[in-house]
Amino acid sequence: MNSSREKLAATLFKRYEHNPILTADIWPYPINSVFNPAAVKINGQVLLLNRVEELCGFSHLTCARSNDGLTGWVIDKKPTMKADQSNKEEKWGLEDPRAVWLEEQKQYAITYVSFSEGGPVVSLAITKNFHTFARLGGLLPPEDKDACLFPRRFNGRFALIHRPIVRGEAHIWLSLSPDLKHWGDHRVLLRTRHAYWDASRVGLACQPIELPEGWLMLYHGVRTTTSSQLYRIGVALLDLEEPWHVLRRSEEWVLGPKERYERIGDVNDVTFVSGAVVMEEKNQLYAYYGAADDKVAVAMADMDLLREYIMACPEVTE
Ligand code: BMA
Repeated sequence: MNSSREKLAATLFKRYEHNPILTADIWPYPINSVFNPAAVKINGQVLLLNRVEELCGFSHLTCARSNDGLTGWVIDKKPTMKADQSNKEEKWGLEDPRAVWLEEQKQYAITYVSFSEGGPVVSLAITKNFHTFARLGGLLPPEDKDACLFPRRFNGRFALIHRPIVRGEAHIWLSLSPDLKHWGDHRVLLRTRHAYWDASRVGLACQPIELPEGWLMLYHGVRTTTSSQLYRIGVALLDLEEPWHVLRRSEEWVLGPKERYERIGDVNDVTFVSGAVVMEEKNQLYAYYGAADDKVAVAMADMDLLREYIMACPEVTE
């Protein structure tokens, strides 16, 4: 127990008072729900690429843009990126995108879950503008989810964080590639922790955030209870030059279902961060999340407090 660190964990993220920010009833066309967005800064705006569930249950991706990341969202009038159902890889829709600026390509890389005939697979698309997309196809075999690239190479290779299911276990993995096509050196990055809040499953939350101390990795942890699966968010710190080394990991979660819009929805008790942007002028991280699998909300954390918190978390020695 470390009560000052626990206090920090409980107060680090402040929910936006007008949450949720995106809901089905403000959508320009009929949908069931909107949740789990990728988030980037582009042309001075915050862009969310949202997972939108259609009335048949399949999902597609649609952009919403805002000048301040909180208000005045302008939503694309029709789906921005729809599944190509003639393609077996995308048969049952597109879900849970993450996006990152690739410094070398000067383009955004979007990793999203394609619901293929063989199960969920992580696919990659590249875009400059979030209007047109070059689809590069599936990266690794199913079942795989919760993936994002880093913005640059490490020793000449791209790194992908992802979450395959292996022997029924759901740990976070990291894999390397020289060309974004051929992947190898697969290794477990972060495991579930018996009896903890992240005992049942873990998966990457948003894109990795670069700090002077290392890469900040937000991740979701799941605890299965008799009534639901609780999706909460924790943090880890990865080495800057060799991000397959975990330096620190939070004991506590830093965001979890509390408010009514997080506790009740299509899937109760879910806070699922999938995109974040650093708002330099405010020195804050805006973390965007799906709330109860049917709306989008945002919570903000002071960057200095985030750094203070992660450096107070226990070191990982294995
Ligand atoms: C995960 C994903 C997410 C979803 C979450 C909670 O497995 O499918 O899209 O938000 O479960 O239901």
